[in-house]
Amino acid sequence: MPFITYSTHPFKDQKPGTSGLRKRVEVFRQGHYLHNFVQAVFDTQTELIGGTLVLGGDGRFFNREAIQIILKMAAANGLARVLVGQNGLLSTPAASCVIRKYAAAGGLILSASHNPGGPDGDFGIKFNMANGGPANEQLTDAIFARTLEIADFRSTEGDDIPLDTVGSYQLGDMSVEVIDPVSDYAELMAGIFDFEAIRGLLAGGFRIRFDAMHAITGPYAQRILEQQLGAPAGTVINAEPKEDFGGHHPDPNLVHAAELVAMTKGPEGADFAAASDGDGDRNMILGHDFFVTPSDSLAVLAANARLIPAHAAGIPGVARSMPTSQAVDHVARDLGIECFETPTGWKFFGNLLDAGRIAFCGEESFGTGSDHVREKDGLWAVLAWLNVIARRGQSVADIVTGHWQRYGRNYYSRHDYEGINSKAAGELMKTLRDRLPQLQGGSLDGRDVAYADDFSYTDPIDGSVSERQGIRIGFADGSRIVFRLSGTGTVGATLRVYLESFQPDPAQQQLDPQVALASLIETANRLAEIESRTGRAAPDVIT
Ligand code: VG1
Ligand code: CO
Repeated sequence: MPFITYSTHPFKDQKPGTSGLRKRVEVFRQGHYLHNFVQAVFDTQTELIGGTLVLGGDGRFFNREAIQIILKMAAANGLARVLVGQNGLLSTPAASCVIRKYAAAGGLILSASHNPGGPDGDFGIKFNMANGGPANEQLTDAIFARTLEIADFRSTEGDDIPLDTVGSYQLGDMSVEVIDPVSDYAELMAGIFDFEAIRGLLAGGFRIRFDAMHAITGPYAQRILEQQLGAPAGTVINAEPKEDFGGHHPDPNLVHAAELVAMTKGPEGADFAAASDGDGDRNMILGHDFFVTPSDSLAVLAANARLIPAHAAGIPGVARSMPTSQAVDHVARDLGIECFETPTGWKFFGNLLDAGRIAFCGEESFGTGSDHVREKDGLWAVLAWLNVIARRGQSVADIVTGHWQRYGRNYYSRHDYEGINSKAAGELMKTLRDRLPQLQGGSLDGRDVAYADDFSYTDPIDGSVSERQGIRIGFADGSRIVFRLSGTGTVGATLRVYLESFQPDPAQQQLDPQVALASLIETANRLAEIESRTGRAAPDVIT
């Protein structure tokens, strides 16, 4: 089969964000946009040449087409083997699992995660390293630099590989193995959790629901929850992956998973419900008429880690992203284990996990995970909760309120202003940054400022430094306000405002977070001049 070198021209906007390169579908489909990025990966990740690549995506529009393009380019670039999920599907955590299990040199994951799909939606691609985790900043910088100077790419005009059947195929000298996307992952889960205890819980009438949001987790959740753990058929709703996610936002939160939330209410409501996002790495956990914030979820799982067979001996440490609430910090202190604060994005947990310094980590953005893979993992979190519930014999609400009584409650909320003017957003952040020195040591609306800075992180393992990771203002009473701009959006800018306060007194822990945080919210809005600078009187999404 002849390999052909095609000439191309650089695109200036291929810098990966928080989690890979994300653009509108129409951007990805123009000219050689996708080809350029993929060639830049092959040019910079030389261990792929002669090695194994894992390939799959969340099934969104353009997934299949992109997979065929990448397979042909991989063959022309001298890769030895590609493991591709059947129908081009692999959830993000399953891709991480497969990379590690088969000692691949890396993976390409096609997803724009929780962003809407379809011809008018978003598409994305990211490179994961041999440890199964997202490329670190040094690698993404190298890939980006290459995209700016690229002049040609290599491919072939061979036939498409049939992706709908599991089997082995040949593309020139390269072998293509179409694998069952679920089985390796399901086997990994069975080795971590107490499946017997969960089976017993479900057999005893504990009612659960899982919303796959017409995204990637449907087949995973059906196999594990319904077939292996005995949940009744129909437990998984919106189970069929669709190219446009049924026209919805595959984002598991109270706003976008409203159908599921409704199923937890009333006398017939489910005892436990959960949802995952487009690519299966996020999770939302609900009890009967009860929402668990992702920050609390991480803290509760850390406190109960020993109930999970794979962690029966205890966990060495935990980590959370900077904007995530400090609930898990209280648990770490109590357990006498290390607790790390990292910038936003899962790539910053990889070194700590590889070094065995942490076993659990999480983000406020509905991401939780462990050292079993190097990505956050929605179904892992669901199974961890079911495992803990089964072993404790308590409801979700009782577990969480009991946790607050013991450790105190971190009231928490995130306010998102989406699609605002990029220039205005940049100026808002700059003005805040410039005011930081004035804020230090002073007070704001009656609260003493303990620190005010732009978060900078030095990786404790490799010493690399990541600056400007979010403006944070911490107060003497333990409350915090954090401002950052999203690195995953595709239209304009998205401002995220993170708010947190601490309430140690159990008698005062039952407030609605928006009420408990009201004065802090006012301070944040005023300090950042949000309304006058963005033209928005209220956030688009509150989580
Ligand atoms: C968002 C979240 C962040 C998460 C990232 C990827 O990033 O805030 O915590 O790691 O999405 O999640 P940003 O830059 O928009 O705030 V996902 O499920 O895309 O892979
Ligand atoms: Co995701």
